[in-house]
Amino acid sequence: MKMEPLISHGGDRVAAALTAQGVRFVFTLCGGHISPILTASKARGIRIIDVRDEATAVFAADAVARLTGVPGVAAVTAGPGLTNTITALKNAQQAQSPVVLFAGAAPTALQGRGALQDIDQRPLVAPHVKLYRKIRRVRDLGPAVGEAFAVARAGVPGPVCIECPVDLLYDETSIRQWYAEAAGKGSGIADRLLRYYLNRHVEKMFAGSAGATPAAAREVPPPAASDASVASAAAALAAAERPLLVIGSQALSIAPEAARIAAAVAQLGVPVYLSGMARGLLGRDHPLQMRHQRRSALRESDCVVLAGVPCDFRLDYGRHVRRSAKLIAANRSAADARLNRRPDIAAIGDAGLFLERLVAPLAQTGRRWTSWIEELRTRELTREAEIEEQARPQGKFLNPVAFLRALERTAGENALLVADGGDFVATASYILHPRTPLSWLDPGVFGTLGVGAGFALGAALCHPESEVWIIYGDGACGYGLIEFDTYVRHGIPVIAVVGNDAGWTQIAREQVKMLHDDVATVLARTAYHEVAAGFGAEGILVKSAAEVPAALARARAAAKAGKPVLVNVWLDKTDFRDGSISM
Ligand SMILES: Cc1ncc(C[n+]2csc(CCOP(=O)(O)OP(=O)(O)O)c2C)c(N)n1
Ligand SMILES: [Mg+2]
Repeated sequence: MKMEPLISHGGDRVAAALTAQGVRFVFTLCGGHISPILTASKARGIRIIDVRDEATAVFAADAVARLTGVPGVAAVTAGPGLTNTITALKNAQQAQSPVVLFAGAAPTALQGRGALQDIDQRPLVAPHVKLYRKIRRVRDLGPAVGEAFAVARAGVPGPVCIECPVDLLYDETSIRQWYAEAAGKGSGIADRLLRYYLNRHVEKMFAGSAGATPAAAREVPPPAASDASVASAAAALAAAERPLLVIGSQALSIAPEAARIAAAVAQLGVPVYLSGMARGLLGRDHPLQMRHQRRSALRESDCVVLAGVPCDFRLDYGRHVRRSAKLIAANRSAADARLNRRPDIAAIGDAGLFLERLVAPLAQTGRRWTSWIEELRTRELTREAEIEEQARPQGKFLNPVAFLRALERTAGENALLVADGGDFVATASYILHPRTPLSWLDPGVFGTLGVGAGFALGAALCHPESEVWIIYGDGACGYGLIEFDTYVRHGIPVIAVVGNDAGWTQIAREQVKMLHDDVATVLARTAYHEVAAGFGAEGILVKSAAEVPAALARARAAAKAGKPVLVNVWLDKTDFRDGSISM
């Protein structure tokens, strides 16, 4: 029998509780406030991945959460360590991704007295998390971890932050000694009062800690839509002539269910558009999956199921679905199900499970929509032919459409695609076909540039057997380029493809048209591949179509041999994305 190591200090209580939750990775950038959590976690067999920016740590934890369904974990130091995470936390909150973040804090007795990096952290972070918990007693550390994991996963998933003051994390003897030294030896009344106060303070901190055990992982049952909503949705679909399914990230909140949800969607037989984390759900080329002309399909549909998709700007606040259509909204969030438009049927609960439950009642009706599907497929082919046209070389360097088509042909069947950028990435989202469920990661509704480095890190660790590609804009790659250092130190062989159009093109496209000035949107043909090589990665420059096959083969071979790679691809300007909006 494997013996549990004895709990040695507060940091180890956190580590023991993380082990109980099945955590395999903690992403961090170190700081004196959190050292005991890191050393104890390592001692218990958790892999510590130290990154170069706290935002990366949270983005990586976010990716782990999305790919496994188990909250991803990051630990950052007090003050600036924590404030650096705010964008990544907000991104996780908006993407409904369950992240557990540990934040350091000044010693309990010194808070508010000018200690190093001591700020009131709660008001800065609380708006971006489901729960902000400040720990005051050692015995609460273990149970707080259990609570954090349960809260992060329950209902609408999201991030949670636990603030752990440094004096709760070290061993009791050292802390008592530290407080005794701080209290001094003076015999005046003020000295004695301080001693009394500090003594009582320490007693409270450690009270009841001897017997406290780490919390075991709690079951968090997913919220289930009512039977009545499932029955009426099935009836509405059976009665429809042109039904449509739109599936978003939230339908894959229970990552281990992905294969079952995919099988269910295929059985439903309803044509489907996939977005966000749901892309790839049906594999590379499923006859039910449509990729183009979503807006016109929605306009024509008489029954639309939005599975984990709110009527936000992506559906023009609900206007993409025609008024007379029967609207069915399956969502864990009642507010999201009703956002901007009241659905005819609201199925409040997990959207993926809802889809599974539709299969049996719909199968009984034997309903099929062959001609509607054929109509949509014909339009797909027409659009594909148009794209083919746009893949023709136009300038001196590479046509992005043609390059991405080459990448689509080359990337392995185990490719996992991370998207971070503007135009180039939006083009990629049409051309690249994610191969399997949960093989596409994008920031989600917050549209945050800079997620790529952290997402790829988390993805590569969860799926070491996969070929992890980051599809970067040259602007976006700048945020996390430093993490090539992390990839090299930790032996993480991601392949970054930088679509180098020497600019923040998605913004330039409209700014120049509307305001006739490209100010602040122009970048250089920077040698990003040399930057990566400087960190010890493989750097490859591609300036012409003829170089593409060899470059991609070299990139894959290097990654296979364990080396991270950056492919710097010089792009021509194209009008592929003209007319699309970015606000
Ligand atoms: C953190 C953040 N800052 C700024 C933006 C605004 N923004 C959206 S797309 C874009 C341009 C991206 O440029 P690049 O990554 O080079 O991709 P391209 O459009 O050139 O293909 C910018 C600046 C954003 N979405 N997120
Ligand atoms: Mg660019």
